[in-house]
Amino acid sequence: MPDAAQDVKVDKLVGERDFWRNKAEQFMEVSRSAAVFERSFVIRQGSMKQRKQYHELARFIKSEEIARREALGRRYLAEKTLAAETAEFEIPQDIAHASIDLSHDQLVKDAVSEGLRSYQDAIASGREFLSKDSLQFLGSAGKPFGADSAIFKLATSPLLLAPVIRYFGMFPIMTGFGVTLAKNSEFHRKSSQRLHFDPEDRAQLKVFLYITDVDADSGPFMAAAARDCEVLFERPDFVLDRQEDSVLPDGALHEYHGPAGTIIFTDTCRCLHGGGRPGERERVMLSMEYNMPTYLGAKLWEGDPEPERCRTKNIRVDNPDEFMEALLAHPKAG
Ligand SMILES: O=C(O)CCC(=O)C(=O)O
Ligand SMILES: [Fe+2]
Repeated sequence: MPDAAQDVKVDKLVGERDFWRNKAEQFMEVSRSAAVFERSFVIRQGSMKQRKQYHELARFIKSEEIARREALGRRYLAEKTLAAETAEFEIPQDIAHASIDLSHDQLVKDAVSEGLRSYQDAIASGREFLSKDSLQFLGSAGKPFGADSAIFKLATSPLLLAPVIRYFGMFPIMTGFGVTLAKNSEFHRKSSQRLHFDPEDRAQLKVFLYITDVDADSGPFMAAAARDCEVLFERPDFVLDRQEDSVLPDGALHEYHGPAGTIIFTDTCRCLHGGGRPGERERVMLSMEYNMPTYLGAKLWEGDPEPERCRTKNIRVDNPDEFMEALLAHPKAG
């Protein structure tokens, strides 16, 4: 075998590698601290500093819309007949996740039956569903769950909206909902099985409804208190990568176990969360998503060239009242 080693100047190569690595790191530092208004960039790879800047700017630009939604929220709570179970239910701001067993409530029972049917139909049809690593998407807003579905009725009911309005201090936008199936058979390192923050805003609420009974062996949803996660945000270069469980203090991760009909409110932007990890049984869960107008799916200003992300666009409601219009926030035509 010819001896090729003498042609390779390892020291020189290592020197060059280190030189370019340093350059790349300097560049990343500069680009990460630059202000960005490109929503698709911020949502995918914005640093914590950029996210803070973006959402502060969005709060400023949208101050009128926010004031309108604050007033609408107050009126909703005063005018609507609230459901006894959640009329006083608070999601504590410092913890930012909380659950309630609503398995006896008729709206919830109907949504559970509908979700379960979509699961049984999925099995019977043998169809392949859209999937993202650990989750399969069995159905979503308008596909097939329209305005007359039990799931839509639940997602737009005072039962869920009252705690959401109180948490945000304003009337929300419902940005989507869907039924997921977690097979809980494999572990995917880049999936929502590992702990993560969602990227859409500095705060948002996902309301999860267990459609099957969930225990330690059926991939429970897990979340940590917002106050135990804040420390990660203090680094301006923090990016929203998947985290190891060990970043949290011992015992900080709460596993939600409960019967079908259990509702879990979670601020998935402030709380590290995950679920659907390998276990003995599958899990079917409905996720309903609520945002403030500052979220990264909405245009930042009128002429913002990036399209709005409107995952409720297939839902048509006849004669919506002002609350329903605000909830769906469908972009105006033209
Ligand atoms: O499937 C789970 O338990 C986690 C889902 C999740 O991370 C999310 O919906 O944001
Ligand atoms: Fe998530």
